[in-house]
Amino acid sequence: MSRFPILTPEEAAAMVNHDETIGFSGFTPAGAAKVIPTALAARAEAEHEAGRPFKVGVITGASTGPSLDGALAKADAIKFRTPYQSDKDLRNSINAGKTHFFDMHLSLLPQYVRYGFLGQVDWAIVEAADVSVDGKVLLTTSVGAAPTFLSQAKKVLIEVNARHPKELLGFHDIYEPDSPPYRRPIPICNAEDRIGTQRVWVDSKKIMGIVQSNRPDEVKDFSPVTDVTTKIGQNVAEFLAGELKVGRIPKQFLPIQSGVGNVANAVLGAMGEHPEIPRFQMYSEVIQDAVIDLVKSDRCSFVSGVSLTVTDQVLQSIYDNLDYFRRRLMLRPQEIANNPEIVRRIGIISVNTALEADIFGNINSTHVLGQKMMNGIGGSGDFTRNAYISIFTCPSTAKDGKISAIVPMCSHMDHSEHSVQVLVTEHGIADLRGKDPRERATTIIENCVDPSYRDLMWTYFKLTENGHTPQTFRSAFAFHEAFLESGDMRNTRF
Ligand code: 0RQ
Repeated sequence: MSRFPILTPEEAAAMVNHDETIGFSGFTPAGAAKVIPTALAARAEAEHEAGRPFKVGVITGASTGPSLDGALAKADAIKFRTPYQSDKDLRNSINAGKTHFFDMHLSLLPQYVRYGFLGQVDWAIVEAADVSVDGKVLLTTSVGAAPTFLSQAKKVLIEVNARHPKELLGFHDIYEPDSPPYRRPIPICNAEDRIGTQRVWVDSKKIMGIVQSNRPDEVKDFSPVTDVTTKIGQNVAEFLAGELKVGRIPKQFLPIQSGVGNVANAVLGAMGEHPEIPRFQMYSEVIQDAVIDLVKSDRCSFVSGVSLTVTDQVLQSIYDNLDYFRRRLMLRPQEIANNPEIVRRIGIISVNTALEADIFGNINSTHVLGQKMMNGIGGSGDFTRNAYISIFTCPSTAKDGKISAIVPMCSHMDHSEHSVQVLVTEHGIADLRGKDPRERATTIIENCVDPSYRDLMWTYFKLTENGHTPQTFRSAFAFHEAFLESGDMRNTRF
């Protein structure tokens, strides 16, 4: 029996005031608070109709789903938003300049909150599978930044979601580092090392109430793999098998981190199928359906991540085999999963997706045509900058070939040439290690650029003989200009 007040979502939402800041659980739609934010959105609409202002600061682990980001964005109830999003309505509001969004490396978010960089967090609103009478919270399908919100917020509301079994106990490893100057090394040397507690310990005086829920995570199905994404996956697997053969990757292999989205799913599938890639571990962030397939087939022996971002059917298959998965799967806070210290120590091979790359190996992960925010940098920077080998993948073109994903100069930069070691498209692999900018450009144009753009790219490359990096200001964005003017980058003229 709970000692905390049982509230309706509306009663919980009524406790929140205009202008307060909320830390919501959720890392992707997995484990996101759902019923309270939906009620909060309805409350905001009612307040607006009555002529009163109502907006709240929204901090989460990463993106969330339609019940949180979608509902609050539609209700125009978001004062500011960080660190990542992927909701259509919220994205539109951000790109219209209506919502203040700041894009952050996900590993930094919890310490930003602890350091006070984002101001006081008034509320933690967190989904749980269970809460003990003394306030120990068993999280659901993600950890994200929930432990930090629970430790830092003045007040706490919990959505206890009956869909998630109490037998989830043992899947989470909760550890919050001390702040400098008292921080100690984080004692993880292997993907499976356990260093913390199974539940989050919360000061029970802060828990204002519990709302019961039964709403499923709002994880979308992935697009089926295509010829292009399959070929990208095969190229990544081929590259890694080659590195193994020549001894640049140790024979027991190294833990893999894989980004989000359709391309990432295809890469994992191809790695699982490659006969020369041994059974491997993952030390990653978002655990997608493809990872669970690899665990079931025992191609992946252990996966550490932040969220179980899987479709309902796959989640049920995990819940039907909890003992099997408890030995092979661990959920951690994002500041531990994405921690640069650990990424560098255990030698992660990172594989992330670029929106756009340039011929010198700089990467744009976030901005369409330099202006419109897509999702955010997410964890890609945390892993890329510190990886044993950092790989970026992307289809060589977008929008039926009208956009070349490889351009002379990125229209926005998230990862610089200094952190990017390998670029892979469906056409091939550009290994950039040990190459100067001219050599990088040559290998990217030859191996990765779509044939329909190669001549244009060579023309650009030969426009100037000047400098260590042969850029030409007047033409660096000619591809983008051509798209804006004619709707097709193939119309580029220099
Ligand atoms: O648009 O959906 O309208 O067709 O971008 O592209 O090829 O389906 O790729 O689903 O793998 O997503 C970078 C967005 C790729 C993702 C990104 C258009 C394209 C399509 C999606 P449509 P695909 P994916 C850990 C790591 C940043 C965060 C990160 C991402 C849509 O991987 O958000 O890495 N990454 N986190 O048509 C204009 C271009 C384009 C383009 C593609 N050059 N210009 N549009 N598109 N290239 C995870 C976390 O941190 C949580």
